[in-house]
Amino acid sequence: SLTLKEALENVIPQKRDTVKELKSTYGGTVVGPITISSVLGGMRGNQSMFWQGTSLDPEHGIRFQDLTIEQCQKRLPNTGIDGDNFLPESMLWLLMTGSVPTFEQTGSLRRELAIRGRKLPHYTEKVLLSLPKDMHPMTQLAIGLASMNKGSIFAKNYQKGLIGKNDFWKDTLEDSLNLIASLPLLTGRIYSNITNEGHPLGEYSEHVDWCTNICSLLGMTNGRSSSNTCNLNSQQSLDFINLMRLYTGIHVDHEGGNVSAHTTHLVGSALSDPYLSYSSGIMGLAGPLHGLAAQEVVRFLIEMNSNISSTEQEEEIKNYLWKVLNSNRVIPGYGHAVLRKPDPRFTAMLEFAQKRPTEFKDDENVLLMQKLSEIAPKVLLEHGKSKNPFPNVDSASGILFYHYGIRELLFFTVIFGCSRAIGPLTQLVWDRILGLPIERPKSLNFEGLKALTNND
Ligand code: CMX
Repeated sequence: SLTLKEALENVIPQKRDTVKELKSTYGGTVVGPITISSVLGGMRGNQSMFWQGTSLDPEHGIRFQDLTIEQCQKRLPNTGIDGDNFLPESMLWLLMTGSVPTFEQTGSLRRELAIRGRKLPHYTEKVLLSLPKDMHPMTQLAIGLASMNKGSIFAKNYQKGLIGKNDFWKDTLEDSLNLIASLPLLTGRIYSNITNEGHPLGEYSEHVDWCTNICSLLGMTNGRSSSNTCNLNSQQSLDFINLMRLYTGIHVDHEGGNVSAHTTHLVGSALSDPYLSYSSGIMGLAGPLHGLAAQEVVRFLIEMNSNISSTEQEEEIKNYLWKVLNSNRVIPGYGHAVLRKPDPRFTAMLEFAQKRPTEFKDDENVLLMQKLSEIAPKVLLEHGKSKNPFPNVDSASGILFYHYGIRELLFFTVIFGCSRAIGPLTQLVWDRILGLPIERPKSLNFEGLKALTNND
């Protein structure tokens, strides 16, 4: 059975031909107008990026190489490991090659990543251990990733002039796989920094999947010896691993224009190696309007619960929401820059909770999350500003992690960062395969914009 690299090699010639033809025959085709509103409005609606792995439909949401979340859940293998969700390893294969991997291919990629990720470079360990324990976990992640640039195969060979442009992708792939593989240990190290004075909370194993390692290193699986126990029984530990597989499987990518993906792509376009590129993406993911929203939602739900008499009190919930909106704050976890329907990733997370009614029946925060998804859209519609009044994925994800005992809110985005590596780094490999150039859009000043209005 083919390795990921071999499978990728098989599809490269045809894709390179397609790009050649698009450029030579259709290079002058107009993609769409760019309005002043778009220039001054976060480039909304401006179709100006190439991105292969995922696409976002305003009505139907995310598609992974044209497969919906539901189809991915049916078709992507989980290699027979306990659980009801596909492995993110199989999603990595799908995004990279465009094909659903076989059972064996998923298994071999799982093993390959587990072996690549068994050790962090000693200098990265040293840097992370030296950081203040109360430093923002995303800053720790960005620093850890940036420090790994010291071992970048791409950067080293590029500097030595050892590789031709056509082969840049090979070292980019090596670095990207090493980076993705290192995320369980990096994440575990950061979590132990912020919760356990830097002492490990669990063990890494070369024999389990990427998510089981993440969960183990967070101290969330059985048999751990840490002082920071969270008392999950074996069923809850297994559920938590499945939550991690679901979460990291569907957060991998959300087309190219979102801040973390776009940043990774932009920085990578300067031929910065994958470590530097993704470290920059992580900085963007840390923003409250992007990856940090899950944390805001948890705060919001806890605060709302302390202000209402019960999650059944619809009027009280409505009044609370109006108070928030009238004080010019946003309702976290609602709205989206592109989507115009409920986020199917939210639906998948909600289903995770609905499948386990006994587990969540007494969790007021999870109950409020569910109730809010019925009430908030009505209030936002009446408010009339948000183009999308529906829940986005952040509505549900943080509060589920919180339920199982991850209480350090700033840390949620690190888990998001594990997942998001998969999409943008896949695209970075493809950027190198297709020889995409450095990004350099033209900017306009007031005079430039005014000059355009004179032509109207
Ligand atoms: N609550 C209140 N007002 C909202 C709102 C919300 N949840 N979502 C949008 N609005 C407001 C906007 O602030 C904007 O108001 P102004 O015109 O006064 O600036 C107006 O509605 C129009 O905004 P929009 O075009 O519908 O949304 P944007 O593309 O500008 O922003 C987003 C999208 C996600 C930043 C916004 O909906 C928001 O702030 N939501 C809350 C934060 C959140 O949940 N972020 C997670 C995003 C998920 C992801 O990154 O994948």
